[in-house]
Amino acid sequence: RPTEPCFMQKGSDNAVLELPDHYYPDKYKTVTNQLVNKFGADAGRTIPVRNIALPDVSHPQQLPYNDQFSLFVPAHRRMAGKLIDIFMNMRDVTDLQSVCSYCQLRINPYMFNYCLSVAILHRPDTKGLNIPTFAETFPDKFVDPKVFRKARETTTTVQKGERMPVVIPQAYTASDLEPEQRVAYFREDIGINLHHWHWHLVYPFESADVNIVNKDRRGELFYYMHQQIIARYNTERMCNNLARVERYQDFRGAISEGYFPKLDSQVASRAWPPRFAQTRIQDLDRPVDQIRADVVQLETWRDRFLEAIEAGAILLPNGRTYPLDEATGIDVLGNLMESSIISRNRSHYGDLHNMGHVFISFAHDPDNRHLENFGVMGDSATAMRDPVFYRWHAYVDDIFNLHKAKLPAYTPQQLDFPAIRVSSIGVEGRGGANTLRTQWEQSTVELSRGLDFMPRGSMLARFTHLQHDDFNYVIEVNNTSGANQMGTIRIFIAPVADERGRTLPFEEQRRLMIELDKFSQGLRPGNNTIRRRSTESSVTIPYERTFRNQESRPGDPGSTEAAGFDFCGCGWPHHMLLPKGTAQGYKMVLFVMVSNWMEDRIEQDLVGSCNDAASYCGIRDRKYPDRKAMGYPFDRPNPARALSDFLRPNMAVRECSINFTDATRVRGQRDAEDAVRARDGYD
Ligand code: CUO
Repeated sequence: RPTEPCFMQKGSDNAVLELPDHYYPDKYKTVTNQLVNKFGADAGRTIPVRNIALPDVSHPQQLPYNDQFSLFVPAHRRMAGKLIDIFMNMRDVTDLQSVCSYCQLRINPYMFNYCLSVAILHRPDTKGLNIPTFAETFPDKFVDPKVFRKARETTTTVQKGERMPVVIPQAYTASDLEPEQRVAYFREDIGINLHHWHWHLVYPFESADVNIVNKDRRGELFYYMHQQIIARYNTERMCNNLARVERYQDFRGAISEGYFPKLDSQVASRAWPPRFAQTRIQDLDRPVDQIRADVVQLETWRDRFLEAIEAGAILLPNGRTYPLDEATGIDVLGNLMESSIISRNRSHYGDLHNMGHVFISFAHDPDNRHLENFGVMGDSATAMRDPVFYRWHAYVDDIFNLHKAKLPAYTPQQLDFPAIRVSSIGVEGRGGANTLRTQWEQSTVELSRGLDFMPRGSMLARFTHLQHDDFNYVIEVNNTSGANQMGTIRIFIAPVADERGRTLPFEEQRRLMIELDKFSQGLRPGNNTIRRRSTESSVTIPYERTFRNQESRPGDPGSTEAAGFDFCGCGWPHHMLLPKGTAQGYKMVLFVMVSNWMEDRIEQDLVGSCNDAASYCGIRDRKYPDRKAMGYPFDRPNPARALSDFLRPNMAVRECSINFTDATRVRGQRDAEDAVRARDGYD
């Protein structure tokens, strides 16, 4: 098993490829000896490459080497599907490396990276293989390009080991004249964008191998993960004195928000195009991207969704209908909406969500007259930076919610856990009882792999992000059944009041419920006090997994952790677990429910799987680990007027506040303080 994947040429100083001559693209053939001499001299390791029967890569090669690559553009998606299949069909890892070395200088690097990542994630013989995080490979998709100029200066003038991190400024994409800028720290967070990229990597839309696409409850997870993004973003907005996001529903109207990404593509040597305020989407005619589509097409698809939801059934290609029922309706709709190759009727319901991304991302140059590429909405690694992402997904979520509103409300039987009473929930942490604390934090990310000017050694960038103090949930549960029971503990948090300060009615509040954690728990007869650490969340992955900074890179040569580390980069970044709150203390309600695990459980073996962020990402190669609908018990409307009317004996709530301090800590300091707290306890 190789210890280094085939990403390594850029900036790598410890590997060399010994290639058969015909593996080199024509332009390098005359200089192969020089290349081997130049890079071979200080190579620490040789990667074996077999002289295999090379596959036909002419289809994926149609995307020019220096272009942008978008999963949402159908032609790109098809090319990627082809390349994924080539990588998946290689007999063994050495053949895979061999074909990679053949492809690497011929195939668009973004597409290459995406397809190889999908293959590594899905091939049985590459599970557990450690690959660099995307933010390291392509940092140009995440940070201000000025950083690269500074990094270039630093790497050429300062010896490795003596370099100070380059500082990535905070909030650099707009001034405070733009109200949307108040939530830029969320939209432009590196961890959030990495999570979104990873999510779409775990759930690809297209492949000849349907098993790669057809994962358990994939359509439902598409709905739920994006619904949670909207709930989180809306709460974040309210913490910043902004109203909830307005859905983008009038495809003929202007998009009031502009966005100027200030990102450069190092591969394409171009700046990412902006979108001016008040831009409208227009009919697209871009032969270069093989796209010809009219706005009316989006409207037709949309109307067909609304008809199907109204009828409670979708139309199948054979003219029959298929019901949108309680158990699977949302999954069917999710697959139609996204849409992927497992859509049950792509010719009728089309490609609504993906093409929404495409129309918006080409709004500045719909017919390619300015030879401009797509904007950030066209790429899953950058889409969440743009305010319009949330407007589009709020709209998509509203369509899903129309379906949820057709389902009967949960009955008491579907909510209760007889003989189990939850008497209270609270949090304990540094801020005292039921007070959560947030502030800024500075962390570092490694840039050296992604810089195309071959620096030797580490080059760190320092950036600022939101962070919270760790805390514990304390839940009191009384089990009067006289026997041991097993419960599923479901913890959510939501705002108490809307943007105008009015108490949120249940119907609005349920859609703002943010899942914080979900876990199973044994309950002895009598009183049980459950203490659960915030860091154990089933929604998040730890900081180290998101960024894998220098100090903690499992899988490096010599690391003993390599075997235990897995390619599990999907997961909400832990530093964004909580909304920012406010300086005065933002009031939220913490909710807990204990449901009967015997009814929720999925029997499966979880050994060796990535399952610590299962709520938003599922578990690789396994079923979604909860039989209930995603978002339960808040996924459906209920006649309750207020949350208090909705409560059952197996639920409890607690008002708490999130207090934000406008100060910045450095990550190392925080770790030291946390260690002291872990030793001394919170009290
Ligand atoms: Cu994740 Cu629209 O699906 O970006």
